Amino acid sequence: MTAYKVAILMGSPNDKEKMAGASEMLSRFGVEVDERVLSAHRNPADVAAFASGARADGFAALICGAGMAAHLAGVVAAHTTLPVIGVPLSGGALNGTDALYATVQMPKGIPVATVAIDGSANAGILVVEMLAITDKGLGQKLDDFRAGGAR
Ligand code: RP5
Repeated sequence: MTAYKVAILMGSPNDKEKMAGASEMLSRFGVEVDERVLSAHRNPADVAAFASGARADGFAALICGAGMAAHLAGVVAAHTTLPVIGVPLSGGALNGTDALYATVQMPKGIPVATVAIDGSANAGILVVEMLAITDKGLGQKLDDFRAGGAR
């Protein structure tokens, strides 16, 4: 286990399966995961409180998955300067294109790094790559992962 802790937030219990790739990847690289269901529109105060305290609580980054009018990642990013990775999720009448646009189109100043629709595994890898900037051991693990086909 590394010293890092990453939060995985999702808007609904129904998002769990689509977000599993993120926790699988992080666990594979020895990163501790704290997974929570927190909705930007159903529990807005809880989202704000969690994001506001995330740095003091020891988190290195936050991965946020939501579908439809997916404002979770943007709201979280509004309350922290930790890196926020958004995962737009499929489902609903527009099947994820709505969530993609909502997640990726953050106005200047409050970034959300957005991966593909349902691309939660890449969100996990991206966070590991961020942590590996200053962690040689993780960098070696990433090299090994790539050498093995990145699967
Ligand atoms: C979003 O709305 C959630 O992230 C989920 O993807 C979608 C539908 O939520 P449920 O009605 O299934 O709880 O907030």
